[in-house]
Amino acid sequence: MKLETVTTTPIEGQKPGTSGLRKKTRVFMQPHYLENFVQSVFTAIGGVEAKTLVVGGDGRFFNVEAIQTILKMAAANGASKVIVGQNGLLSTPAASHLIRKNKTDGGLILSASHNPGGIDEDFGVKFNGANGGPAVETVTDAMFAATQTITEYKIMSGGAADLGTVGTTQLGEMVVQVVDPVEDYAALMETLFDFGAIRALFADGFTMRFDAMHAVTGPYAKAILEGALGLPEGSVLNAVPLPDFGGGHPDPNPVWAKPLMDEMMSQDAPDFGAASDGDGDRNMVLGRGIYVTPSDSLAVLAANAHLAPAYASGLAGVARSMPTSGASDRVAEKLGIASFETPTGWKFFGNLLDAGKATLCGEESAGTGSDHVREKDGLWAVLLWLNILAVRKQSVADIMADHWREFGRNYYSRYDYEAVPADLANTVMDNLRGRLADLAEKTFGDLRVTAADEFSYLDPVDGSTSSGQGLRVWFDGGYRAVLRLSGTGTEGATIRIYLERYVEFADTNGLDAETALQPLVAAVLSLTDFEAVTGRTAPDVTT
Ligand code: VG1
Ligand code: CO
Repeated sequence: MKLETVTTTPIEGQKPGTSGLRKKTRVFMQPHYLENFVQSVFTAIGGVEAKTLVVGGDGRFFNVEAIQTILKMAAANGASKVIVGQNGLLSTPAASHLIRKNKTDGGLILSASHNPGGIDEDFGVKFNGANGGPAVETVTDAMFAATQTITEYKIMSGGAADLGTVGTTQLGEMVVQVVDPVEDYAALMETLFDFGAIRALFADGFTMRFDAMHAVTGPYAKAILEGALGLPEGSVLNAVPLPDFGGGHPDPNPVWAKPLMDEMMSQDAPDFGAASDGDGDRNMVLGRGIYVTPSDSLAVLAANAHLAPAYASGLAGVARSMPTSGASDRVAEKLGIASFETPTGWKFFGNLLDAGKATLCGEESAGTGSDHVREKDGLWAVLLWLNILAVRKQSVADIMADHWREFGRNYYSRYDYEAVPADLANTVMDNLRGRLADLAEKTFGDLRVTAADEFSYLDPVDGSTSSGQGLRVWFDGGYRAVLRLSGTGTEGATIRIYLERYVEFADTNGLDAETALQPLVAAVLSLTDFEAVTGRTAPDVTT
């Protein structure tokens, strides 16, 4: 093997978004594309000389090829060791845990999360720091700056690491340690939850389906749910990770996990249903005949976390992303603990978790997590739910009804308009931004605006500010709408409209979400002149 220094020139558009750099797979496969970005990551963190990294991905098309390139570049740049998941697999939360457990200098995670995989689909790379969490904005800004001035990268030519066998090998001077992707993560879960209680629940005939969606969580769910916890074999569906996720979107929501959704809404549905995404950091939670919105899930977990051993002494605080409903704020208020509202993206929770200000965090996009790692964690959320169900011995529907009775209900939905031409999406946002100051007291549809602004976040830990994080409009009657553009799409722009309505003392026999939110949908579409500007008459995905 020989160290090569390759001359290159900057490639446009390598700006990390909400969660790393995401592009079409063919874009990543272009000569120098991945290499330029990886070298720029190394530059942004002050080089990798004598450092240790974790590398792994969700198994999608190009995963192993990209890992081999990264290993050769880490070796050429003087890294002392890289810990890799066997066959290149690591879920995002498992990678976060390995970074923390082994006190490494960070890690590279290869995933485009819930986006489909394949040569004509999506690929992504993100860097997590030594705390195990996604690189903060100052670091991602430094990465982007480095991509704009790069002139060369270093790589070892020839050779490849054996990723199929657990154990230690060398790549040049660098140690490559291939680890079982599940083992350490499963051990961590066992320290957090009452596995005995969950095992007893399953032994008692409590039934469950877990849809791994042919993504990375399959082996984890098999080992933990069917292995350690004794859930009958076959309860974990689509458990083998595939490079194209079986042709689907590994996105755990009622649209993309429809077969599971249908089963849970059927006559003889199991007691509990769950799914996770491409890289295992998202989760969907269902009970027999009921879908739990991610915002409600965060609130229920916050209200009941003390029933699990890891959180028995209570929570320091609860953090949610701004578009997430206010349901968890009400729980925090009642518990007398702090609540935080951050911009979209897990990178904003890291400081709060590191400082011990928040214990649980969550996003409306199906991400929940805690201070056990620095990422959202799909299987963790499912296990916390199971621990709560094992203690409360109630159905999911009854737990939700109790919760809404106690705290009121935040009806919630998100409309996604995908692949909108960027100029049209910007027109929607610019027009609304321009009118924010004059909206108060005006009526749209049947609703009167009470306030409107653009969200800006002041990080209470490091004092940094992140502006331009979404447009918010509040209306009389407990309604709130948020508009923002996605930072993870790979085609045109995705406009997200987040819809929320708070109702006191609602119960499961009350309104359905669609009816409850209808006046808000009408108001927002009229306020933004949405159909005329975008030509779109219906969202592509409603969750
Ligand atoms: C989306 C979600 C956001 C999430 C991000 C990464 O971002 O809305 O809540 O943190 O994806 O999730 P955006 O910018 O498209 O709205 V994942 O599971 O990629 O790691
Ligand atoms: Co994900």
